[in-house]
Amino acid sequence: MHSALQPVGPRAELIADLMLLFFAVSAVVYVIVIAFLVWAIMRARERAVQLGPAATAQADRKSKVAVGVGAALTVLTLAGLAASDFIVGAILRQPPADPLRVLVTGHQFWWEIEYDDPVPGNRLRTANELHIPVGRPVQLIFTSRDVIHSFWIPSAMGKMDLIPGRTTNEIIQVSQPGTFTGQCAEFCGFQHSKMRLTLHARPAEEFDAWRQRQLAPAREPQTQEARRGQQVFMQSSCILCHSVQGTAAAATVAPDLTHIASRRTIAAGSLPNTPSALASWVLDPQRIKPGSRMPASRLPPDDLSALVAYLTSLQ
Ligand code: HEC
Ligand SMILES: [Cu+2]
Repeated sequence: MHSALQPVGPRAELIADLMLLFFAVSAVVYVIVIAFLVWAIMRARERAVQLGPAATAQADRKSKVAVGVGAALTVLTLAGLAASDFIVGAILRQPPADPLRVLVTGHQFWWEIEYDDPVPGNRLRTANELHIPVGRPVQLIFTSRDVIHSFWIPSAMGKMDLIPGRTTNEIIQVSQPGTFTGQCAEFCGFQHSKMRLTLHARPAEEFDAWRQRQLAPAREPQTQEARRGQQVFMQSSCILCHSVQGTAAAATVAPDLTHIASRRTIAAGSLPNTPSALASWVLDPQRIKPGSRMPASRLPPDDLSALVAYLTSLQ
């Protein structure tokens, strides 16, 4: 599903190459050092008895030269590694020509994803799923609402911190279609490990189609039960935190639910997006993710199943 050793884009490849370079150089240095150590121990045993004072002075000079050469080689090697690190950093910081801009906000314990657009009506909010077109560079602009999080999609990019009150940014570019997983990589509270996300890289047309579908307001409920579920939703606490575009629910402190049924998982990868999982989540999120910012809703069974019918209709 994800591995920093199997990069899926030019930028991630560069990071993987840098890592392999550091590993290879360190391995060679390690082998040389150990070889010299073994050689020195064996030689010292042999020569300890034989040496007179004149020979010792000569050996001293020789070892000074050896230490000097060793130190110089060490400095050169480290300088070479540092230079390669700076070069890769400089290449990665080069801003691409026409990136797609996506704002990523960290929350305890989910990711808010917003596609930037000069036209306010074309801005799109979703959660825990990052969809991008294959081949196009995407500029991710990070911030956090609460504590420091770290955004990490091992196959596609290195880690990047999300810091409250500040923005950081990183370019991501994926050259093959696929679904890759990511994870918050900084301890941000008890449910830190259940703060996952998925990256969906799709050909440009598929991405555009997805974006159009997501921009549409929520579908009107089609069945009697879903209609009742909508009423339950609108009359419960849900609308204090969630929004459903096209309805009166417009709160922004929790994931946007306009197209919740189109997502594969809920609660940042904690559960599959199935009716039964939705029901147990709404009933008692604290059992699934203790410490998450959604309270339990003690709904009667009828209301709960109607509510779930409504949520699953939000394609
Ligand atoms: C106090 C604010 C609050 C209230 C009230 C609330 N929620 Fe939530 N809800 C959240 C937060 C925060 C999350 C994200 C939790 C996480 O993943 O850690 C969430 C997640 C969800 C999710 C999963 C969304 C996703 O994309 O993963 C669903 C579905 C959901 N809530 C439905 C409801 C329903 C239905 C109600 C009303 C019965 C409700 N919520 C009431 C704050 C709230
Ligand atoms: Cu986090």
